[in-house]
Amino acid sequence: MTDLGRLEDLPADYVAELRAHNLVPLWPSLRGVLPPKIPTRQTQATHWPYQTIKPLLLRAGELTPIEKAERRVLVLANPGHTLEKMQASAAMYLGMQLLLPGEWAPSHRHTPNAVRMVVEGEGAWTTVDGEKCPMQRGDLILTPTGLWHEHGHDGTDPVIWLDVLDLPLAYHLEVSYHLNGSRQDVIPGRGDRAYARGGVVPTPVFGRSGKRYPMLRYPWADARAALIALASDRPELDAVQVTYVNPETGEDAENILGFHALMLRPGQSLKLPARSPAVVFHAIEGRARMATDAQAFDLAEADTCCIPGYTAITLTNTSADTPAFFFVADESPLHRKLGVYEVRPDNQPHMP
Ligand code: 1HN
Repeated sequence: MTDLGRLEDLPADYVAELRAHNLVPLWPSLRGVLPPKIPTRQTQATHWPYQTIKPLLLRAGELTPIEKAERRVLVLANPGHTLEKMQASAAMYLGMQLLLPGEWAPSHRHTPNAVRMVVEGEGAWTTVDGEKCPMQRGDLILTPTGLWHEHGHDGTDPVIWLDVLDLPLAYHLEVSYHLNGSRQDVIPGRGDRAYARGGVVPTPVFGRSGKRYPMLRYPWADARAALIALASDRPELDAVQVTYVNPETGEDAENILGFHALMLRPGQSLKLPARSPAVVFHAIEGRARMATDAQAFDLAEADTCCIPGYTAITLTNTSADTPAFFFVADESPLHRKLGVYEVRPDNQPHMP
C-alpha cells in the first residue's frame, strides 16, 4: 500500500490558510479513518467484578440520597473510550443501579432505549408505560425509547440491577434528551404472562393492542427454562443461546441493541467467532473463563465484561457439574440495520 502524503509535507502557510477557511486535506488522515482490513476500536476488553462494584454502590447509597441522584448509578466505563465518555462500547452504556427500601426513582422518559437486568434483591418494581413489572434476579425489563418509567422498592434489602442503554449512540447522533413526569397510574395487564409460552400469542379478536412493545418483562424463570429445554433437546448444539424478541413480530426486543441469554453446559468450552458488534456478558448464574487472543479473565457470578467487536472469544464453564448462565447484550440489531454486520469464522474480512 502506498504511503500517503503527510500534513508536514505541505507548506505551513497553505495548511494555515485551509484551516482559516474550515478546510482540511483528506489524504494525511485517510488511513486513520479507513484503516486496512479491520476497524480501529477504542473499546477495550474490560472486566467489572461485582465484588468491586457492590460495596462502592452501597456506599453511594449512604453518601447520596435518591432525591439528589434521581438514578443512583455507578457507570461501567470503558477506559479505551476515556472514563468521562461513560460508554462501554461505541453504542452501549452500562451502569449498576442501587435502590434502597422505600425509595422511589421518579417517572421520566427519554429517547435512548434502556433495559434492566436484575442482579440482586427482592421487592423492587419498575412501572413502564403503566405496567408494573416486579423485579427478580435475572429478569430482563425493557424501557424502550419514549416510554415512561419509574422504579420503586417495597422490600427490606437493597436491590441492584444492571442498566444497558444505547445512550452513546443517541448522544453521538444528537438525539438524546428526557422529559420528567409524575407518578404513573398502574394499568392492569401482565405482558410477561400474556406471552409466556413460545409459539402461542394472544389473539387480537377485538383488534391489536396497538403496543409497539407488547412484552416489557422477560422473567428469568422462562428464559432459563427455555435454555435448559434447548440444551437437552439439541445435545449436539454448541451455542445454547436464546434471543429476547418482540413476541408479536419475532424481531429483536429493541431497535438498536440485542439481548440474549446463553447457557454453557458443565465444563463446556464455547468458541465464538469474531463478529463486528461489541458484546457484553453478565454472569447470571455460575462462572466462566473468558479468553480472547490478547487477554483472559475469570467472570464470577454477577460480574460484567465488555469485549470489542471483530474479536473471537472462548468462553469456558469452569464448573464440571453445574451449567452457567449469562445475559448477553450486543450491537447486532444496529449493525444489521446499517448493513455492516459481519462474522469472521476464519478471522478474515467478510465484508457484507
Ligand atoms: C435512566 O433513565 C435510568 O431510568 C438509568 O433507571 C440509567 C443512564 C443514562 C440516562 C438515563 C433509569 C440511565 C438513565
